[in-house]
Amino acid sequence: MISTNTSQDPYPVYPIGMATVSAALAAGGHDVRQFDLLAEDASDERLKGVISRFDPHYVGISLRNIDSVDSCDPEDRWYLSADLRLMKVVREATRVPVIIGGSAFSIMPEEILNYLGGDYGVVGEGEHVICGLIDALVEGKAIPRITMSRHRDAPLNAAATNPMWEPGLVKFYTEQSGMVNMVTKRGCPHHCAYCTYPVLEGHTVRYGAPDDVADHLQHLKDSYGIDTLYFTDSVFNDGKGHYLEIAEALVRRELNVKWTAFFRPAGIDKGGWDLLKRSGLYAVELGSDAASDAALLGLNKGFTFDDIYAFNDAAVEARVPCAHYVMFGGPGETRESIDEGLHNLNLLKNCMVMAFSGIRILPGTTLHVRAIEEGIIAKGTPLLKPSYYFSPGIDRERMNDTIKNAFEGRMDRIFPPSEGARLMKKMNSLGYRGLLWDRLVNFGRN
Ligand code: B12
Ligand code: SF4
Repeated sequence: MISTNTSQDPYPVYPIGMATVSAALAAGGHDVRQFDLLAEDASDERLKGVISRFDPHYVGISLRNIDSVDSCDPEDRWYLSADLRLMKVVREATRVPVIIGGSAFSIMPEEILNYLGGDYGVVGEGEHVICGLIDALVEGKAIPRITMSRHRDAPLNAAATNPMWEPGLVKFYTEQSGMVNMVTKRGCPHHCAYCTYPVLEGHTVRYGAPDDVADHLQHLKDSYGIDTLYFTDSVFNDGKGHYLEIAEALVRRELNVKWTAFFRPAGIDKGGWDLLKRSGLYAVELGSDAASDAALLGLNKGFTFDDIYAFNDAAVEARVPCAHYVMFGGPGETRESIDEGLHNLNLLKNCMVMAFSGIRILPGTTLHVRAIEEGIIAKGTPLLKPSYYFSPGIDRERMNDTIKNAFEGRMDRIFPPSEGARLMKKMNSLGYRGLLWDRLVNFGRN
């Protein structure tokens, strides 16, 4: 199994996609070798040597990112060109079938399979189908080039929260980013205009058993000394309150871990914040997504800026640093809403804000449909290379300058996102590891 993700933006993230599929393969009786292009010496010669020594019957490739989704990216990163090169190296090393999967792959499976020239692809959660796929190949059965894994009604099984950790990789990622990552649920019931998460995971939320999550954390702690986690759920604070059950399990087990996750600005009461903090919550990443009510409506977020404001206040009250991710230039954005948005962001105290310019158009989203209707892209425009949505109501350059000026001189306001990466590198060179932005939030200041 090869993880191709080399992005360190905003920090390196443990390849749990590869690890989860590897765990399923191992449970199915297969021998698995995991190879991580970021963590290991990944020169062509070394990779070829590893492949020939292991002599696999199948190679699995895990693709996490297509690009950086940042229209201002000075390096214009597009990871599929490196993936194509990798494919060539793999083909030179072995003639066995290559199976491709991962979140990037699942967004545009046909296009990516064709572009990379893989033999088979899996859309969605690989752990449910990988052994069956291999059995079918062994038996010589005719199977489709692309297998759909849509297990959207089943509860999350323990395998999903139990990846095959590789000690060398755990060491690398804890040294580099101070944490590893883990899933507690999958799916998102919301319908935000630009978002592929429901396409990837479905709208039905499937929950992991809180005791399974706690067991697994205990294992990570005991075996690897892990004390900091990122829960990768699309939205951690689900409407049913499963996240509070997770927090209760962590408190009950006295795990004493620190954790963070992606939240939605929706009601957590005082008791909720207390419980989350006691369970180890030390920072919140918030999918605020837009800064004015008009832009929030254009994205179909289902909340208003008042909700963001109230959530931020509650986080400050609980002394939990909060990072807001916002995108300017989306549907419904105008010159007036940009000014209003920047004014609104200014009112948010003791928090970080990271702003993006325009929105990467991805298939399966209503933003894609709208971009075609508004003539921003033509029907049939290939989306493998990034196209961005910019509202017809704004001038892109002028908008970028306005945001830059508004954020000028502030360490807690980041635009464009590559500035954040620069800041992270600086802090890394000073020996800091982890989220890092949480250290820039100062509760002593207003
Ligand atoms: C959590 C998350 C983050 C967190 C990660 C924190 C952390 N410490 O892990 C943060 C906020 C830091 C982040 C940052 C970024 N992210 Co992000 N992130 C996610 C999210 C929500 C979950 C990813 C995850 O870990 N899932 C859990 C694992 C188990 O699932 P998985 O990797 O998909 O693997 C499963 C399947 O894909 C499949 N599979 C995987 N590999 C293989 C291989 C084979 C052979 C097979 C058969 C199957 C298979 O089976 C696996 C098990 O079920 C996804 C969206 C989503 N809902 O998937 C976006 C997502 C992966 N992110 C994305 C992007 C773009 C980014 C950034 C580049 C954005 C930016 N500029 O900041 C950075 C890059 C970070 C990096 N260093 O790589 C995109 C990638 C696609 C794209 N558009 O290019 C996604 C899909 C969201 C989107 N916009 O559509 N991200
Ligand atoms: S942006 Fe967040 S809340 Fe909206 S659909 Fe995507 S994951 Fe769900």
